[in-house]
Amino acid sequence: MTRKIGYARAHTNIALIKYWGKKDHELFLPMNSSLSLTLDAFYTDTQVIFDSSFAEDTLTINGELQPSDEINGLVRFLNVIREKEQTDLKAHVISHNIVPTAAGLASSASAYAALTGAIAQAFNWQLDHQALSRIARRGSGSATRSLFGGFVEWEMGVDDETSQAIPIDDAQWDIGMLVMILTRQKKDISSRVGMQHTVETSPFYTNWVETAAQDLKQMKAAIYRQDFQTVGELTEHSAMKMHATTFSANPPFFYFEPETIHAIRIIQALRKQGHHIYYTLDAGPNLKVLGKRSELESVRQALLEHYSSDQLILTQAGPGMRQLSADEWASLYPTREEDTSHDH
Ligand code: 2P0
Repeated sequence: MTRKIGYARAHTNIALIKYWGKKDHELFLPMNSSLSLTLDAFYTDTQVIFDSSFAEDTLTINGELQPSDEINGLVRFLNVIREKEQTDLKAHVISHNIVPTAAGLASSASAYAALTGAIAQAFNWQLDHQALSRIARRGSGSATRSLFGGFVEWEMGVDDETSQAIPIDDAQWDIGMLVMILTRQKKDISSRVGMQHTVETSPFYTNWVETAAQDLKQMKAAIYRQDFQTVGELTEHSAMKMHATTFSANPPFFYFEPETIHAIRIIQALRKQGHHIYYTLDAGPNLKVLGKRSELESVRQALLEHYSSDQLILTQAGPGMRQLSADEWASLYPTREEDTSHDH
């Protein structure tokens, strides 16, 4: 009997310069380099078990076994791993998403970064985080960036060996994020489908690619000199340019809901009143507000006039992927019987 087990934790990240579009769907090579901030408050803990007695791959999230027809992406990723490792062992993946509320913010970024870390431990790979980021990329593009903490660049590269994450800055300065949960509605166009449709049909898409390179360069320079205002302005600009490509796709689509516009107006009004805040949003209607860490509590207080406290989650820069020990896992998730290795 062969049995390999690993455990890891990875935090989610929010892109300040967005990734939007692939040039290679098999290798997940992006059309542009991106840059994100890893967040402290949201993360995924994952255990992986490869066992010769398993008949199929399974995924359990927060104690719930996922339907087998909804784990195609995971199986595809595990096939990449099996090919690398020259094995046909099936895997059981057990994940816990740690999100302060039922915010729907559990992302594929933290999921695939944690899974990659757990797999590396299971097979005893001696690879650094940059090498692991290239593997996580094969699960989900944004997972590339979750291997590292703080500000992280995903350098688009030209092939499998060069498309990887680079840590830019640990973000241990006066910067943080306030996540606004505006609606719990599920998005109907996944980012994977949305970005592809945009690449294929938006006449604005070439401008997106051309300007993203310049934005990224300016963003890195602003981070290095801790120039909060420029970081914020570039963040907002990148998000709105990304969303403009969805409005200009054919047929058009967008991730904004009425609550999104309403919240943007509130952020703009607070900024006029002197708050140093900038918004960004991803393939969904919720806003993430970039602010100075020392000021975000007063921003939260101001927003409490419009929102309930469970809609407003304050967080700061988080760390990179870290492997967990079996003991740590057992003390974190003591009552779960996930490691029983019975197939049904
Ligand atoms: C980002 N997003 O940079 C961008 C901005 C959403 C909007 O990366 O197809 O789940 O798995 O590579 O990484 C979300 O897309 O897409 C994303 P795949 P992913 O964060």
